Amino acid sequence: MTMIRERQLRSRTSIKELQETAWRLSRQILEMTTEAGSGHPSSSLSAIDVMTALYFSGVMRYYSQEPQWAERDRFVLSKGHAAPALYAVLAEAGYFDPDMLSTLRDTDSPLEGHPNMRALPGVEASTGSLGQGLSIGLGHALAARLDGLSYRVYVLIGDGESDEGQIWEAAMAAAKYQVDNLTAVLDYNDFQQTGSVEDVMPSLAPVSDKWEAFGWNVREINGHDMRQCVTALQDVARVNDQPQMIIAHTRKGRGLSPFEKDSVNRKHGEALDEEELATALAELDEEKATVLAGDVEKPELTPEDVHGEV
Ligand SMILES: Cc1ncc(C[n+]2csc(CCOP(=O)(O)OP(=O)(O)O)c2C)c(N)n1
Ligand SMILES: [Mg+2]
Repeated sequence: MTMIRERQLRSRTSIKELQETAWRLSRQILEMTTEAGSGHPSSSLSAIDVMTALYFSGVMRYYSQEPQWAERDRFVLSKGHAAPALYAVLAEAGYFDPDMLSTLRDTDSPLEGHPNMRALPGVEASTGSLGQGLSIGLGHALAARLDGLSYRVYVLIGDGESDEGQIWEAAMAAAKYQVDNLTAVLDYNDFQQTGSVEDVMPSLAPVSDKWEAFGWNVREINGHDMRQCVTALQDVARVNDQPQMIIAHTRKGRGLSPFEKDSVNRKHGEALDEEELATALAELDEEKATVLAGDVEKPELTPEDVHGEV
């Protein structure tokens, strides 16, 4: 058992392989939500690159055949509506058979609309009520200290979710206790349920200054650049005495045109119909072919495209 576990822990993957994984998982997100006729594909797609980097670059320690291994690193999907992204990642990591992805949101399927830790191995927290995941992650991180364990905790939060006061309570407490085994990633995709973050709660910006003021170690990345995702996740592990925030500038729907057509909220909580799905999959294939042909190293979207000067 230990030898097998060590093998999984030590696996390292190239940036190109990680990109290929992210394309495959993006496909699965699109397909499973269209088949279900509901779900949150745009919210899942904005996070899939950084989640792929986290699970498959060798940054995170886990052993899918032993989901309750005490020393495993924990990942909490605080924006639980991006469950399709989590399910795609967990299936790829070997927690369950990828064939189950097509049961998303079926009655009796453990792949519920929002993650249920009692239903599916690999899910560390039941989320969906926004605002809670960072506090849950902080609890895990403090528990590691009390238990004398060396695991790290990663939490993915949304920019709309950052309107929740509980996020900032966790931010203060984590800094106070110098919880350096806690990393938050902010999926800064500019949109929430009913509109743009700028319209709904303009005071979120400048978000980097806010997290710094709260005592966190902060860095900003293009959340669709695999190399930047991996580097940031590797670097935060070297920070001492401070929790870390990675602000990932992303695009809700990952730039695929069926989502871009909706400038109000990027089709929040809406699955693509069959025709839109075909378009989105063709665009993913085209992006993959272009990148693999070496014409560009990675998707061309830059943080500046998304948010202006970063
Ligand atoms: C406490 C709470 N209030 C409202 C909702 C409904 N809701 C689900 S997703 C969402 C928007 C979240 O926006 P954001 O955090 O930016 O995530 P994105 O979909 O952009 O990734 C809202 C308001 C909820 N799930 N929980
Ligand atoms: Mg958002």
